[in-house]
Amino acid sequence: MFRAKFLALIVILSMILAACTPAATPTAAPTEKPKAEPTAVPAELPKKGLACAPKCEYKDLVVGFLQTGSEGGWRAANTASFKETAEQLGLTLKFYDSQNDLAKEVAGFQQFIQDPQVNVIVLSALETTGWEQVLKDAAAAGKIVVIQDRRIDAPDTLFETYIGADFVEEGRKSADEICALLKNSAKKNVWELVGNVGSSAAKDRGQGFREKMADCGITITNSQTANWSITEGKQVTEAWLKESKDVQAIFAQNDEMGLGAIEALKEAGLKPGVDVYVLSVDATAGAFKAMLAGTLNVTVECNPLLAPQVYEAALKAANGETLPKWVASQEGVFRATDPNLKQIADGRKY
Ligand code: GYE
Repeated sequence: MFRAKFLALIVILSMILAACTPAATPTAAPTEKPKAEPTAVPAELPKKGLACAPKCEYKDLVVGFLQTGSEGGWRAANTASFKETAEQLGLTLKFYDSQNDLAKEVAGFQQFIQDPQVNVIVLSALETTGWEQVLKDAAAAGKIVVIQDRRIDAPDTLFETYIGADFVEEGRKSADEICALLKNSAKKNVWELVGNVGSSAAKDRGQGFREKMADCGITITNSQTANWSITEGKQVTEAWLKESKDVQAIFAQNDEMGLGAIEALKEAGLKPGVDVYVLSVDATAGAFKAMLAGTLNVTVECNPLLAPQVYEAALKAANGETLPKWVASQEGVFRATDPNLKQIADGRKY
């Protein structure tokens, strides 16, 4: 009798214990593949840098550079900076032209992640969004990532640093300069030619201009993208002029769109730079030529010669150094009224 009761107790106790013990995680049967886990976001990028750290040299770097395209003078100077500086420093550059197509640029990024030779990826982003997954994949693959030219909206733990202009400040400078041009003008209607609307350069220049335009009573009466191009800058301005000629200044977010607007003003019988002031951004050779001809009043500089800073940052990161998350390029403002304008123009690289 006692034995039966004892056995029953053992059975009951073992049932109670089984109910409290968590089920062991089923290990995948050898024939089943474990489900692929999404790439984890590293809390911080690996600080160790590349395998050659802390003695990496430029010759150890194989840089995959994702360029936006070849839309104008600024871009040509930026590309030349990367190609010429790579040769001077002795690093290997793999150049990818995204042809101003975001899908192509993302595909190029993935290509560099898969490329076993590439240990550094440099991105000049066509748009601010859509980069998190490729950045996570690049980090997981141990690639150094440096953002140049245009900032992106992504956690800054996913890239080493951003080297590029303060576009908001360029917008503020543009408004201040147009305020100065219009100081004796009773009316202050301004037309804005916008770059690629998804790009940080377009978003931020527009933001900065709007922060300061109220200082002198500017009103933006027309604003439209002309996608950084001379042709579209002319077409958009022509369409506006057909509607009205009540404009006192044009804010073109880059030189090419400003040059297009100048053509449209001339064909409408107006004197650009005199009847209608024109300001653009970049300070490329075309802008200096137009200022010397008196058709452009101001160009706000945006430095395209970023490769030396970018490669230096990449080498530091390769050697495991922690970098500031943004290195802003230093820039000025050039005016048609500058007495030394010809000498300045002759001394510039682009
Ligand atoms: O202003 C424009 C080019 O990202 C700063 O892109 C660059 C801009 C520049 O298309 O000319």
